Amino acid sequence: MSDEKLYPVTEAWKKRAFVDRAQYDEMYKASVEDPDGFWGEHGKRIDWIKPFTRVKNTSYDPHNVSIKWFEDGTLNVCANCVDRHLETRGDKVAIIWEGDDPDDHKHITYRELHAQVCRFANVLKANGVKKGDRVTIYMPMVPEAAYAMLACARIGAVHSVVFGGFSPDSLAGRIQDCDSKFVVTADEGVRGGRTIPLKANTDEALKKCAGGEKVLVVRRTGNDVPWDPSRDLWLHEETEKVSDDCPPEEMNAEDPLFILYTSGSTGKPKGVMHTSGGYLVYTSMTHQYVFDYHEDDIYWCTADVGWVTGHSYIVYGPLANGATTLIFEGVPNYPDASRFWQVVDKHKVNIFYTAPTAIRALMGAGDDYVKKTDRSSLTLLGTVGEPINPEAWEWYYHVVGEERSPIVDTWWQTETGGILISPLPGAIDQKPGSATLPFFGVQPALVDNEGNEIKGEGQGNLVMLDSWPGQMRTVYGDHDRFVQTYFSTYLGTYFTGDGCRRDADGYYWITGRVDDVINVSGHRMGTAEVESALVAHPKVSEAAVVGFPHDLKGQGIYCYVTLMAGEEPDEALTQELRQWVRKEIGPIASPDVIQYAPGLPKTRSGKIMRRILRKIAEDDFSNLGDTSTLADPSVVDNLVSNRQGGR
Ligand code: 6R9
Repeated sequence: MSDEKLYPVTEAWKKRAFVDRAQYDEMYKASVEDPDGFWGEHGKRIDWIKPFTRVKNTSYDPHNVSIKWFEDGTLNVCANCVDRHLETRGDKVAIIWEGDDPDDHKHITYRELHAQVCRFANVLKANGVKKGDRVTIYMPMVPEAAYAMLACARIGAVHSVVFGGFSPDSLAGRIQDCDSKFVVTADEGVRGGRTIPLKANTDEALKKCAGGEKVLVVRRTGNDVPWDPSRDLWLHEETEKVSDDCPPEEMNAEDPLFILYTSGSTGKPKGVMHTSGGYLVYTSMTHQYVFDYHEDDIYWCTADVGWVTGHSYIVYGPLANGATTLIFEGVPNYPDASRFWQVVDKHKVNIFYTAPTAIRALMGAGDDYVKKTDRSSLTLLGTVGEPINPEAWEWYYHVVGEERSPIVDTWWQTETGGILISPLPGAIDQKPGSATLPFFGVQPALVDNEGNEIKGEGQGNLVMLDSWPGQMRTVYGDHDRFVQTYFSTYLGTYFTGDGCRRDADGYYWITGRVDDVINVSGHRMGTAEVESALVAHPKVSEAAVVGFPHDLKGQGIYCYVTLMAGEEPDEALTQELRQWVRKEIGPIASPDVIQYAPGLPKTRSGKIMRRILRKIAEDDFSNLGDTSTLADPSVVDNLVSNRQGGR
């Protein structure tokens, strides 16, 4: 295990950061001993119309799950992200937009953002959208996506952003579930040199569901798109009809801000609902402390606004802090695998936040793509979305960051609203592959399958003992499902669905979703652990590991392995990889089956669809489920026809 590897906070970072270790310890202690005092103070970091007098009012009792923060305060989230910066930062760049085409970019100042958002909000109002109405946003990564979200927040409408890579069916389900009458989309999206027919997809979705009475369309490519004049509106025409004066609506702290659908292990996607006050306090505070964001830093999160990371750490957190946030329309490997680093150089990005899957892909493409760029502006790197294997961490740290930039490995979920476990760069020594320690106010615990708490070193199910302001409040329209999913497994706690290990230093190591844990001869093993070992092999670019029924061991270990470009699979390599994993983890982890896979089934957000891999490993092709949300559904056929029968 790589627990031993430690990268201490550098002297320079201790000096530059908002908090050092002693301050972290002190603030953490205060935050859990006196949540009302702590959050009462930090709640003031945003502007309130009517200040709150109550801070925390939360219950995890399954008979009465109720989560309220700052409940008698009123505010407007959009005013916090835009208007309040006008006096001091009016001419500061709020959004840098980098197009898919490397020659395409624009800068939007806070003053321009204000005008754009006000007009957008007035267009919504003029077309009948009122406080509390749900608005579905199905957009490419263009500034108008952020305008649309902020415009909703301004008038008190609840947005539901649906990732632009989702199919018409998925879009229809999400429009229907929250009964949204208004859809915002674009004629087409552009990614990696290709266009995505968003308007046509929207038309198709609306044939399949009720709702969507009006469709507001942003002109992105200008290509011809189908048009229904009784329903469709061009944004550029509508904005000409309205003024840029739109007073922000006074909202209660617990009024809904947005719904975001996320798939669970069973059933249809859940509409995760977040509210206004606590969410904004939490996202702005984590954005400041975790990324150690200082005024004038250029900040880039490569996520899509269709995911929670885009909500919290492209739009709300950074803009509440008056930051310059970069919105990137493209993909990491277009025109080639240098793109991220070219964008970093072009806009002098200081803080860079991406996902392990992107890091591994770029690592597989080779160091030259990185080394031919400058990257000297970078001061901090971040990752999110899945456990980062130490191999990828080291590459990110040494090759991309040239050992100057700490890496914040941020663990959190759509449900948590913001980052819960992460190093603070000036305070917490890093261990590659560990999300390290909890943020202020966050109380993780490990429990065994019977719900007994595991103290000290150990491994178990990750739960949270108490609430934090950014926590989701309910599943939209289905509070029972909220209670059932998160509060009924380990009573009195919020169950994350993740497995986790805590080491002797109290560091947390996420082992993956609990349903991805394999039980081999009675030994529990995180699939992430085996994957991490495999990808540490120089010939392996990516690996996914699942359990499959095994006569002797209960479950065996089935490994899907993608090799580095130019490597050829053969029996000798298979043996070598088996030995390698035995050596890295122990004989218990020895793979039973290794199947070479040119590609793995991934969602468009880059998460490996283990459900499908498990089915194939189980030799059960009859029920592969819905593969339509995969980035490339054809990889499944290849996996099926090359399944290995080994035992
Ligand atoms: C923000 C986001 C949540 C799940 C979560 C966990 C995995 C996210 C991670 C991580 C290990 C990290 N996850 N960050 N695992 N280390 N730094 O990704 O939200 O899409 O809801 O996914 O992702 O399994 O439970 P979401």
